[in-house]
Amino acid sequence: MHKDLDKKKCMDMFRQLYLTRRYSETVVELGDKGFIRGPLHPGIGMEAVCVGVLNATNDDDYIGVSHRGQAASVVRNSDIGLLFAEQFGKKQGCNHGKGGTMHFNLFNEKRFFELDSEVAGKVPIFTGVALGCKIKGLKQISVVFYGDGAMSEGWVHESMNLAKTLELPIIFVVENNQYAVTTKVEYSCSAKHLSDRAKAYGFEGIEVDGMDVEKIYEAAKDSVLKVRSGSGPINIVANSYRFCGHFTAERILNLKYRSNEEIEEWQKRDPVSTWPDRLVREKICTSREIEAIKAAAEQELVLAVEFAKAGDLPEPQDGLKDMYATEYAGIPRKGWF
Ligand SMILES: Cc1ncc(C[n+]2csc(CCOP(=O)(O)OP(=O)(O)O)c2C)c(N)n1
Ligand SMILES: [Mg+2]
Repeated sequence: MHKDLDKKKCMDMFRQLYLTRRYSETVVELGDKGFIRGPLHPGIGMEAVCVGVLNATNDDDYIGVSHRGQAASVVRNSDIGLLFAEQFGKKQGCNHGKGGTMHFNLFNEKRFFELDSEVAGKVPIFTGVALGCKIKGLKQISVVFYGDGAMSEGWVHESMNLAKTLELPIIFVVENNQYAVTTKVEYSCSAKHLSDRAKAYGFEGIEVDGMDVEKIYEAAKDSVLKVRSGSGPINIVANSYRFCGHFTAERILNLKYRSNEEIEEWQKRDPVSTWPDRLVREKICTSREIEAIKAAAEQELVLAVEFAKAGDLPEPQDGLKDMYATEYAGIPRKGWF
């Protein structure tokens, strides 16, 4: 076991893996029951990537997570009730019900943007954040997560090139779940190893087992140390898998783009079960302690869902709050409602 991973940290990482998994499953159930509208993009199966990387960062580092990055909220100890309330579109949500299922963030309090529907859109933004850290001489670094499909977007390449040219303090984390919707990574990407792309821009690219939270932590810890010391960007490619469909609507579309055998093979390496099994096997904790973490997480979820259900929908005029602009040329603002 990595030397930093003492019992408390190991168990905390299990709590984060389990709570994220159950949070995502609960969101899907609530969507099916009509409490949450719109398609949902859970990261079921991919939790270890975000958990491993974020545990290696400091709380004040800047994090941009992908549309499957639900684990980031849990690792940064966000109130899950605020997240459910946001998904329900309630005023009490972390973005006052205006972000909904696909656009919420906790940038001010937790220093991360979560869930954003624009594939790869956060990559140039967080390259800019890294540039800001460098110009201001801050010790914080920027970490941005994106998918294997996003990796072929043009602005990712512009960002990687700029990050190396200016030696920016940024870690590019590719959550390679093998597919972009239904397109297999081998079909969309010319490089055999996605990490070769970083090498083409002159910086280090690392491939890591995205189902093994310890290995991800280890790669991230080394990378964070190097990047914080000013040695320029690093790319971590975490090879992982989503057990669920691309989005919840996939179940009715009945798409056949991968076999059940392939899904089952990856499920054998599910971090939500292999990690606690290892902790018990290596006598780091007991199965009773694991069960206690699960029970506490279930309780937290029940309270969070109750909070969201009891919340209120925003008023129409709330739509004009929290805007950057207060005047709209040519639009009679007062006449809207
Ligand atoms: C700029 C942009 N292009 C296309 C889409 C539609 N879209 C949403 S998710 C997705 C697939 C992204 O694949 P990947 O980057 O591998 O992330 P994953 O969904 O697998 O986590 C696409 C094409 C979008 N939301 N934004
Ligand atoms: Mg993908």
